[in-house]
Amino acid sequence: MSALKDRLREKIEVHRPRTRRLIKEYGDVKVGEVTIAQAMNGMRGVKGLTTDISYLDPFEGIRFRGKTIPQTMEALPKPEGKDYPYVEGFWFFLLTGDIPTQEEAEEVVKDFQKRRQLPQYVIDLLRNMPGGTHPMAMFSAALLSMQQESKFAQYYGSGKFSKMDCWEYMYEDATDILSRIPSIAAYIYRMRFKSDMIIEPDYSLDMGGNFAHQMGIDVPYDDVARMYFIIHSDHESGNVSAHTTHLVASALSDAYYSLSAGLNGLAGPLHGLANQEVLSWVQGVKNKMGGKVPSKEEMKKFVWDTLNSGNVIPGYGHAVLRKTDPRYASQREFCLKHMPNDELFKFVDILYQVVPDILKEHGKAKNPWPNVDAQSGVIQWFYGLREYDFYTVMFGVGRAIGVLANITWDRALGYAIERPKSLTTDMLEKIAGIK
Ligand code: HAX
Repeated sequence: MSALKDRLREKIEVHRPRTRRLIKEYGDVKVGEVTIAQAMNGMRGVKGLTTDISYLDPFEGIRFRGKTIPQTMEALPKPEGKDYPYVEGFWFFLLTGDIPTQEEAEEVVKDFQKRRQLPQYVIDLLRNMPGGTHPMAMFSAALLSMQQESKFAQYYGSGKFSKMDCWEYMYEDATDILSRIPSIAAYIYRMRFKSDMIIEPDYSLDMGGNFAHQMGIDVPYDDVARMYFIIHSDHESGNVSAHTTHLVASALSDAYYSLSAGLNGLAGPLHGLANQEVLSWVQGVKNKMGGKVPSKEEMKKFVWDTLNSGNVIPGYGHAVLRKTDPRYASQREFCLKHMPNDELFKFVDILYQVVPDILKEHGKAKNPWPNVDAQSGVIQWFYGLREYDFYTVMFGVGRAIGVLANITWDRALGYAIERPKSLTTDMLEKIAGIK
């Protein structure tokens, strides 16, 4: 038994009576009301989910287990000589709410190393997919192909399934998946974009270090990977990828089915794919400018042309946030330190100076400020990763950390199968008093 699993068990035992009490004794207390617009328009703002892993304040941004991004980065143990924490220690933190010691974080690193090896059939499957397959489809399919490994599904089929213990099997599946998906991502990248010159895993490295190694990119890309995976991990549980993963797991589907479904949602251009869209949009501007960095006035024209042609400005706006995304801010800080003179960073910086005012004048977007996706591709580009079709896969590796922590807790607390109620348009017209 690992120290992490022991700690998690203690936390779960302390938490369970709180959940039981709220449901049993206070289950009828109202937490809000639902309007017609909410019922018809994406349930925006409906308070219908519970998670303790992260909380998204519209003006402050994300807090992981109560800590802001800078506080999280500061508090967690780091590999020697590195600026960013072990992703494995962050996993410990998201699961338990406790900052691990250096030794505890390194024990998780060792556990991940032991589980890292991929079944050969995953590599064969990836190799046999048609050349035009999007890297996100490859990623989701590779994960789904490993469903047969699920310890949760085996436990369910064993005839001994207990709702009290099933979190342990979800935890095991989650840990297996997290240990393996950075390698899957790197295999996809090298197969698709580096003439299939794959690089075998290094079983002595931590998650960020091994990802950089298998991608074939030198330091400080290992720190870029650690930062990237951590900031993309969780954003409350109502966003498309987190909610989908939670929803599918609520049917007692295992982590392979659930995360694969969540990744399919992340692949949408209004969600995770926006980081690819940002780069593609900026490249379009760059081509039209013949490579020259546009002036503010020229950039304003590109932004208005995009809006006037009925398209959104990728990387701007958010369903919940109402200020600059702190995940954007933390990546901007990285850029200012490591690549202040990078040409693409200059493009993105000019965008930051012009887009919010234009979106305010345009008058539609409730949040004119940039989100995480406006900045992340620039860093990848700087370190030589120019194939922006691949960016959402890395987002998916990060997102897996948050959603897998969530579904482990979902099973520990016995959250029910999801089943909101639908109404017909007729019924809503009657409720509105127009019929
Ligand atoms: N550019 C132009 N118009 C925008 C806009 C943007 N960046 N953001 C919102 N709007 C428009 C909406 O399309 C909507 O228009 P209609 O009334 O004509 O439908 C209107 O403003 C109101 O939208 P909203 O309430 O402010 O935003 P939503 O909650 O409906 O949508 C989105 C939130 C993130 C999907 C939206 O802001 C958007 O499309 N942004 C661009 C794509 C993007 O960056 N997505 C990534 C978001 C972060 C994330 O999930 N990452 O994974």
